[in-house]
Amino acid sequence: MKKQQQNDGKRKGIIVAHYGVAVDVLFADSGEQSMVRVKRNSGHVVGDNVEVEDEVLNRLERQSELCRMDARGGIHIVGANLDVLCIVVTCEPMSSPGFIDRAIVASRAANLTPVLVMNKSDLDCFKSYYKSVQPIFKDSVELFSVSAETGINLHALEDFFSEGHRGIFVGSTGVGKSSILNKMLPNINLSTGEISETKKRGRHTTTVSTLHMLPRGGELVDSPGFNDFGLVDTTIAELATFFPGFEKAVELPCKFRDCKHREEPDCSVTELVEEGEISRERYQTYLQILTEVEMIEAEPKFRERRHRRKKN
Ligand SMILES: Nc1nc2c(ncn2[C@@H]2O[C@H](COP(=O)(O)OP(=O)(O)OP(=O)(O)O)[C@@H](O)[C@H]2O)c(=O)[nH]1
Ligand SMILES: [Mg+2]
Repeated sequence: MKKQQQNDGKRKGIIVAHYGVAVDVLFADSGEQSMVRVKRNSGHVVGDNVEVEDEVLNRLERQSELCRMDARGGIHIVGANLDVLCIVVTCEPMSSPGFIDRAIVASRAANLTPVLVMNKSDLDCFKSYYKSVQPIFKDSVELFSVSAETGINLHALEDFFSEGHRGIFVGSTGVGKSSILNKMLPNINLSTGEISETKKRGRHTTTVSTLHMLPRGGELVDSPGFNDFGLVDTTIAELATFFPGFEKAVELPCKFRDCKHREEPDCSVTELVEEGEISRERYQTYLQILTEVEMIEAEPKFRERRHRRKKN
């Protein structure tokens, strides 16, 4: 690449950390990391492929982009150029209801493969939590039950990533995202935080996303914890298609092509609910998220955003 630098003066690399006014770039030629200044709110994220010339950083086109909306309507790019979303959950602290569903839908809508990482399998509360979550998602996504504390089953996650995936850990603060990475890569020493005794919550220890190369292949991004996974880039039609547990139903035809699976006649989803193939609880979760997606879709700023994305 030294040669390439002489040829065109541009060095290719990938953003491995983002610190507001500077990004850490891992250069493909030398394998070295160095900081490059960027404007605040430049819109770059970890995973972005870049070209650097005379300290000026140019972002290359993204292959994928995963976005979410927070509770206040702000849009965040979770990561770029990823192919896997690792949804990390545990019994303490427990994620907000519907977090896993929203994350799976967002992931599928962005063309990423969602996987569920259930951490802290060493805790007493884990068994019953696993029993309540595993049956819901087992047929929809690959599931890893692990412990960062004991290291159990982390090899399965490493095997999966060694196929060459680039994934990101997302989940509430305190579920153990950084701890899992520390166990997989003992030299990186990411900060981890205690769970508050009274509130049983994490402390938002990780504040910036960082990308790490795994020893047996693949890459993983550690990210700051969050609870809100507003489906900013999911259409109403996509919601039912990607909702975990509706896979069989959406293969069957409904009377109306634009059926929202609410009160329309001859609807394949509500028929499966009546037959008990889809539980009423799961169906209620779908209806709740549907209302949210309708509200987001009705907002002009989000409609325009979708329109722009569809054109690109
Ligand atoms: N018992 C047990 N504790 C764990 C495990 N994994 C993480 N912890 C603990 O959970 C707490 C939070 O872990 P972190 O790794 O900081 O969690 P995080 O998801 O990175 O949190 P944020 O960076 O705030 O989003 C720490 O006290 C860890 O020691 C586990 O497998 N078992
Ligand atoms: Mg962390």
